[in-house]
Amino acid sequence: MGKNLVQKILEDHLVAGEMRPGAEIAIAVDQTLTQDATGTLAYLQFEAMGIPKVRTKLSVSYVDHNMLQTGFENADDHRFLQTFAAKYGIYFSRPGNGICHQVHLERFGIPGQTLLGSDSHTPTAGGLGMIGIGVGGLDVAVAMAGMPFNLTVPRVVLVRLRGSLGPWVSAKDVILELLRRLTVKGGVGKVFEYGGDGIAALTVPERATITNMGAELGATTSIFPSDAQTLAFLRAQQREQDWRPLAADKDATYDDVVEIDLPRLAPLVAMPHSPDRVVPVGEVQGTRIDQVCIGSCTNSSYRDLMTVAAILKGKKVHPAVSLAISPGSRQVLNAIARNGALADLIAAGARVLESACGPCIGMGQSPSTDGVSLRTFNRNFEGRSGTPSGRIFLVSPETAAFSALQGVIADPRQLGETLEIALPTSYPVDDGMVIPPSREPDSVEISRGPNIKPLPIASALPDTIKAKVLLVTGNNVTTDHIMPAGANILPLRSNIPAIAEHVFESVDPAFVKRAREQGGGFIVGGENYGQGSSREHAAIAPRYLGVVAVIAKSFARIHRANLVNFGILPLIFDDTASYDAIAKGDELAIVNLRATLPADTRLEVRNLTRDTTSTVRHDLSAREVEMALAGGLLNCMKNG
Ligand code: MIC
Ligand code: SF4
Repeated sequence: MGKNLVQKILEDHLVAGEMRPGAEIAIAVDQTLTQDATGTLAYLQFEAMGIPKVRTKLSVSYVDHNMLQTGFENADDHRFLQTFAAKYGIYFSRPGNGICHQVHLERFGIPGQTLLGSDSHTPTAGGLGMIGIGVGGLDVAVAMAGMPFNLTVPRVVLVRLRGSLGPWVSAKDVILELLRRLTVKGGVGKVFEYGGDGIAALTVPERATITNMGAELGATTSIFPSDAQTLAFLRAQQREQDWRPLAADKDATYDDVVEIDLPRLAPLVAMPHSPDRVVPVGEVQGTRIDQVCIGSCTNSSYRDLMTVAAILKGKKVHPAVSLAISPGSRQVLNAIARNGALADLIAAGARVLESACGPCIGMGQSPSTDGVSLRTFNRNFEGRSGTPSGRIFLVSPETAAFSALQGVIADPRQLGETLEIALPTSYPVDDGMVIPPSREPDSVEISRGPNIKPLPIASALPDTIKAKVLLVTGNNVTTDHIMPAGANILPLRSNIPAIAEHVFESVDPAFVKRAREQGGGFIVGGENYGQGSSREHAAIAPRYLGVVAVIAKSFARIHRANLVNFGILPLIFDDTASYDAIAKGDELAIVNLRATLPADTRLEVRNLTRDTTSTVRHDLSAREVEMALAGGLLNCMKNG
């Protein structure tokens, strides 16, 4: 029987387990990436393993998130990361070199290899035919130590693209269409493999826009075949030698198929506050806007910025609109500087920012009170922009640029004639901002600022948990709700005691005080609990406050893994009635945990306040049970 591309690459990397959907397998990891906001913890964890040098084929440490240096903290972290990389065999991409996913695509990604990254948008590399998976920092640390990565065999969905996109409709609209159809939890447990006659015309940067935002579907990853487009991209990056052709067999089978007719797609927009609240731009056109932001790892390639420059050329941004543009990489910025497009952006009135995540993670450019901001990014969760009342709409670069001129949300198809952006046959390659590991690692001193605090180690789970429910949440709670980011909180990423003060801040400002007073407790959640980012701080900080279990209707993949890695039990409600029967403040008890958890997938939860009992289940593998009981993976490793 023929194989699909995902099966082929996973089988190529299989270390243990059986390739059966739902089973746990272990795969070899070729490459890792970290970014600064998750990297400091990942490296502290790697350091604790006592291994002198990374054991991957390639590991890269990027600095792109914590770029506003409003105090010593971020700059200190950058120094730590740079010295750490030099000592342990890791390439260091300096601040200013660009957003990790964009730079990795340009300079490091290799078709057919596996990449583990401590950032949820690591699947961007799928645009090059790689299996890129977003995980918590600890999983990256383990991979850098040369150990395989454990994952549940995903179901593989073929996304068949037919025909070609119409004028002013672009890759962003393809992934918005999938989000419209499948929602933010439609991809959990799945990998999306793209095929059909419509893929041939899509360039690698366009493919990367689609695989990048597959993260918002909750998918494990997304991937395109490696073909002539891939070769053209790698050749233009002077990396032709890294290319190899990769495709599914002709008679490959899939667990599901989704078909998209590209010519029928219209420009789409995701409305506040979720990437799946997608409607055609036409439905909201005329909405007044205050800000337009172009950039992020989704839409900041050469292709995207050239499109924007062509739309803005010779015109002025609407007087009511602030237009901010952050190029995805120094290479992109350099290319548009050399060909004059940057001058067109500046002349049009754009506020050109450095090559970094910037406004996407609330590092500056927060909109005004009740401000409407149109962004080419991938997430529009409430408050993520830094302005609690901000209303963020997600669109393509075409829609963003045209709307910036109009002052209202506008359909770019009104621009008429189509636009052809020719991609360069040679990009301005310059790896001068990537520092290779030191040749004399023993002489490298690791620099640690006062904000870098040792990682608190959790204790083993008790046999009986008796504690109160600290919070009951609804569906689709994001890690931005659990552990907010933004310019004020991100500098505390290396300091768990300090960052823990902000847990659930926007949801319930009294949460931390309550958790402290009660010595911890349970969290009760709805569907898709913990969707969004890979930040393991959303598990470590609640654990530090004494949270021992989260009982939810379902979990997002990365957050579930992070909970187990740091000793919080993810338990699942069997029915909605059990969820409804628990309120904040109820006292719950689970007894005999140590005996029950390994033996049974069902557990009884006594509600002592209401004198009721409900059954919950877990889907932990034997390995995960051991980890959870020990109080996390680090304890488990120490116990041997
Ligand atoms: C995000 O887009 O939310 C982030 C910031 O890139 C996160 C990582 C983090 O929280 O540091 C992600 O996507 O994993
Ligand atoms: Fe950075 Fe935004 Fe991409 Fe996250 S989603 S890596 S914050 S650009």
